[in-house]
Amino acid sequence: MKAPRTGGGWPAVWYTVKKAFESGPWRMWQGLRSKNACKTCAVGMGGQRGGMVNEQNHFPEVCKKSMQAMAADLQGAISREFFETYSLSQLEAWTPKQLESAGRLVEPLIYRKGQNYYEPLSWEDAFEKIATKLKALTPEETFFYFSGRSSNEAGFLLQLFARMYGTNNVNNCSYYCHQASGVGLSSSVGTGTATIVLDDVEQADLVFVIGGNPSSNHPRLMRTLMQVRRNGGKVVVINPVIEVGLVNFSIPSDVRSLLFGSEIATTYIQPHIGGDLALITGIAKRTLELGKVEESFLQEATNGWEEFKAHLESISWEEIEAKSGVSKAEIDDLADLYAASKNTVFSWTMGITHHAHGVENVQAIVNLALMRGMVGKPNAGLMPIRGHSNVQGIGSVGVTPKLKDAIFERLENHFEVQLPTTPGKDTLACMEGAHAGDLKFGWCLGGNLYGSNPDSDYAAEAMQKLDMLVYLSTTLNTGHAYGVADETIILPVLARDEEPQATTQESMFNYVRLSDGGIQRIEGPRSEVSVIAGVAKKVLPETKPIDWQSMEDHGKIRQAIAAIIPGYEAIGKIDTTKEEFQIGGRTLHSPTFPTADGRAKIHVHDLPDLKGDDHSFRLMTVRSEGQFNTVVYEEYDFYRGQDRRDVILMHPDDIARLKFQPDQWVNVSSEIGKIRNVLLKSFEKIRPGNVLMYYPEANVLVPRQSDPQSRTPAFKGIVVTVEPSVDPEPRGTSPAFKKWVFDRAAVQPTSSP
Ligand SMILES: Nc1nc2c(c(=O)[nH]1)N[C@H]1C(S)=C(S)[C@@H](COP(=O)(O)OP(=O)(O)OC[C@H]3O[C@@H](n4cnc5c(=O)[nH]c(N)nc54)[C@H](O)[C@@H]3O)O[C@H]1N2
Ligand SMILES: Nc1nc2c(c(=O)[nH]1)N[C@H]1C(S)=C(S)[C@@H](COP(=O)(O)OP(=O)(O)OC[C@H]3O[C@@H](n4cnc5c(=O)[nH]c(N)nc54)[C@H](O)[C@@H]3O)O[C@H]1N2
Ligand SMILES: [Mo]
Repeated sequence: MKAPRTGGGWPAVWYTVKKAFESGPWRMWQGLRSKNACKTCAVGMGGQRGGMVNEQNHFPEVCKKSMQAMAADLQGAISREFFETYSLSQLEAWTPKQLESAGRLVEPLIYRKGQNYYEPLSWEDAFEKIATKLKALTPEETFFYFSGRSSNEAGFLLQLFARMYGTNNVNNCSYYCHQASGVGLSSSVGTGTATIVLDDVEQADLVFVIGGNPSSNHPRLMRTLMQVRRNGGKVVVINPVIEVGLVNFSIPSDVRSLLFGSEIATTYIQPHIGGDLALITGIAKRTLELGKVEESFLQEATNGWEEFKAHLESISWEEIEAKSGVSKAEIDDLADLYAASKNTVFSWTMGITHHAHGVENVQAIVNLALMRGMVGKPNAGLMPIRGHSNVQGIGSVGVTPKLKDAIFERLENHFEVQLPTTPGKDTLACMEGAHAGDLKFGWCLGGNLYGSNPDSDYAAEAMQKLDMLVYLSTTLNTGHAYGVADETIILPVLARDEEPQATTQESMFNYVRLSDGGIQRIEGPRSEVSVIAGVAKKVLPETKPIDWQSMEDHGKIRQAIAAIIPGYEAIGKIDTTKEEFQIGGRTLHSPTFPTADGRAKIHVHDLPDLKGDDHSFRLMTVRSEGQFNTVVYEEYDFYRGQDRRDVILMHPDDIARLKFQPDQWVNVSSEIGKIRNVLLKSFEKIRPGNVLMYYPEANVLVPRQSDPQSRTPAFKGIVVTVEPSVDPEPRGTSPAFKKWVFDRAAVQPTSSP
């Protein structure tokens, strides 16, 4: 398969038309146009502005992922016969796409260890079982994991229930995603999200896109990057892989761009995986040498500049070059661009956060921005491009182990309760607690905790050690097959646009919007909030001060959120005003920062060594355009020109150096796992010394090593060795390799359920 020369364009348009026809064009149109926040990424859209409209009121804005997500929700029900026919062992061999395409979950199901089949269960029995279990355990033996697709209302209610029940083991998928951005930004500028709005990006004259592939993962942002270029601005991409869509993108909703394509990157720099901290520090050093530092801003608005300046002066160029893999000449060029810019925006995603030094990466970006006063004014600032559509909202309304002091106090006062003060575990700590046998119960509000975890075998074992696991899901995923406890209960829930009551979401630019809900597609699933209240009522009946029954009313939950969550006050009126609002104090258009003394903090870091050596590679585990996280829709990766996923992408120079042949079968090993019979692909767009594999299949190789500050696992920069495979039967030709997840048994024979 040949990679295209531009991203987006006619293939994207064609895909949209095809998907629409598969699901019924009218139903698809209704779904997409309804006033509901888009279900995929967090680039704001929808809500009061209606579907397919972005935060600058551009129409039509749609992407492939939103079509796929919508198509999944438009499916019919999974029948009872399905679960009588297919055993768990059979479902294990299904691909994520097959699992998702099985249809919508419509009745509660239970799997009991040793039975090998999911069986139907009544809602009442399901609630009773869960309540009995929770009452029998101590709160410290339980945990609650949230994905980022659920509403603010469901997120708030479930964390409230968990804390009232007695545990702070409450966390969300952000711990595997942007937690390093939150921690890094808060420790520097006092707020954990974007400091700008979409319009600022468009007005900037220089935009850095670091460690991300928005052309594939946030396609609606590409219009903005195109506009920056049309305005005469520049776009710098920092990425070990040359991603086609960041070089050239055809915006489907722009005729000129669709026909002729739009150049995106002005400059494309390929550091080694994990080399960003050194590279960014290098740009900072050169900016200092050029004398392009905003001294007065640094003196008035920041702390730590003198120390950082001394640090930059002491660091050698040899060290910077060696630890970034970028030459001094290239760094000089970047610094020149930066020095010439009046308004710079720095954006980044997982190439920055998925490292053991993720927080330091983010702080280094902030340092660089502060040096030229690029935070705290219009048209310039910091932009972590968020993942899940409501991951930011879930975090805002209290889905974190440790609540902000203000939220904690207001929660206690508002409900007249005492909440636990235990530290609470992050996501990885919960998996480790489960594996150690300390945790016995897990509740997953959406997501795929198994599939998203590092060290897949360990994750499966951890979940299998639990007494009970409860999933609130819309469709089946690999977690339901591998991440199963002694008793596993699946409760089917409605997607946000099907909710009988309106819900709210928060976009990455800090706008909170009402989603109308209201499309009744399918009988059976219940609203997330009613399921949570249903269990809560049984576990914590009247004796407790909260009337859980009445909390099924989203309006009532919003009143509580308004009273408790700072910045969310306006949500109390949103039912009458229907008006979106922006959370105050987050967009920083003036140089006063929401820190204790109003100043931003500059942090000093040692530069980490690059991982690996001549005999090993740095591996990145990434998404293809045809998947949404653990749900893989297409086996091919259109943009990188790959027609299958059981591959490892390596530079032709490395293939020659190691005397490999392209398209030969190889084994890939890391310190924790081995995947046998992977197809070696020659890929000249990757920086030599680095290799690429697809998430979640490659998670077998990802160690549980994490960033000490944010607890985000290092999903990028894993040290691996590659050797020719001597197995007689390559994967794909022998029945034993039919299992979609690679040959896991070869790693740990005991791990199969
Ligand atoms: N189509 C689609 N869209 C999505 C998702 C999806 O799965 N599919 N997922 C959503 C979610 S939850 C998220 S978090 C976002 C993720 O969006 P991204 O962060 O764009 O996703 P990744 O696939 O993790 O890709 C990371 C990019 O970083 C580069 N990279 C890897 N290592 C390094 C490094 O060390 N340094 C630098 N500078 N670059 C590096 C890779 O080459 C790749 O281009 O997308 C969201 N949108
Ligand atoms: N190796 C490696 N691992 C990674 C990453 C990586 O780049 N490399 N990326 C990490 C990142 S950035 C993230 S965000 C995580 C993703 O972690 P998760 O958020 O846990 O995983 P998803 O695959 O997004 O979850 C998809 C499932 O959510 C359910 N769902 C969909 N819509 C709804 C809804 O409206 N309500 C409810 N209740 N359920 C719903 C469906 O059952 C679907 O199967 O993975 C992380 N893991
Ligand atoms: Mo994410």
